[in-house]
Amino acid sequence: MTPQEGIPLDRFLTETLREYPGATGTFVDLMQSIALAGKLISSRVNRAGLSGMLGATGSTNVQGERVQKLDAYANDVFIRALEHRGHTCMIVSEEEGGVVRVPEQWHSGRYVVAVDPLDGSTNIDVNATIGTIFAIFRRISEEGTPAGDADALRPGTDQVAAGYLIYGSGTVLVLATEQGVHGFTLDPLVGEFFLSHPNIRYPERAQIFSINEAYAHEWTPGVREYVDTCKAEGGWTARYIGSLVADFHRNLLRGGVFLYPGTVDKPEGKLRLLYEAFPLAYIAERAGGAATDGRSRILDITPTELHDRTPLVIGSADAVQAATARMVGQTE
Ligand code: AHM
Ligand code: MG
Repeated sequence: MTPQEGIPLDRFLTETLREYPGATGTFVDLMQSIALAGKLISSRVNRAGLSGMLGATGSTNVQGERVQKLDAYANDVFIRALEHRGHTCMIVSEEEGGVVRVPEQWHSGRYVVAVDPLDGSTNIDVNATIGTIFAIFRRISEEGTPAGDADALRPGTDQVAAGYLIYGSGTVLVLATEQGVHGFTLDPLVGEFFLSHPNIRYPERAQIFSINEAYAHEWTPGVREYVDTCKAEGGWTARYIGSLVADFHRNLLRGGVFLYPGTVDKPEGKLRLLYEAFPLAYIAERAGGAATDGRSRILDITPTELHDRTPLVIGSADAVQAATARMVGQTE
């Protein structure tokens, strides 16, 4: 255990922010709200089988996907946690067709939050790992006024922080800021997140590739070539959970690459730019990794719609670079 480990999230944030002259504490407040939402969702996820929360609501979201009861719960919890505290002006959620603006009776604050409230929802009913992913932007429009669409549709490089919560054998909050990437584990008895993974960096060597091989017949030749190379090289192992956040987290700690490429039928792939690819790309880069859409850096893309999709190759920098080189038709 390093001397830093075990310090509570609040203390960590306050001490980190002291380094910023003029910081008002609004970001700490925002992160406290996100942590609270994470604790509520974590508690409900742990009891899902008992509390009648398994299964679908019967409705579909704006993207045509079946909404699970926990998707709806997590979305409500996030919006309620963020909208009235004066730090947020706008929320973009996978479960909402349009943006959610902070209602007029509350102060419309400094930050825009894009969130996938419950990522990996097909895994809910089988007790596999799921998570929450969030991106944080500072608004462009003036604080105290209603936020505009331009506050949401911005390149990934505009993020000031990003993170995720992973509900696995334990609940971990991973937060990336300019200061690096740090992981905090929830002690459910105390109800606090404590620093458990300071200064996360990708390991030197990638050994894991994660891709849904069921779609191999739809892959472009470059993707097939890359996966074949990993298999031929030896020293690699394949792991795919089907929860982006869980696949990403494992590869971040162990070294690896996750691919969800576009296919001939769906060149834009499945994953969403604003609240899946952007935040994870921000985290990956802060941890020494990389993220591309198979051609360009993810963080350089500007979304045109809230729910834009993108192919995603993300993880250890060398592996991402090697996969991308194949995908653009070059040789390494
Ligand atoms: P979701 O946000 O609705 O849960 O969908 C996204 C999920 C990702 O977590 C995961 O990487 C991917 O869908 C898995 O898709 P597939 O089953 O096509 O491999
Ligand atoms: Mg998702």
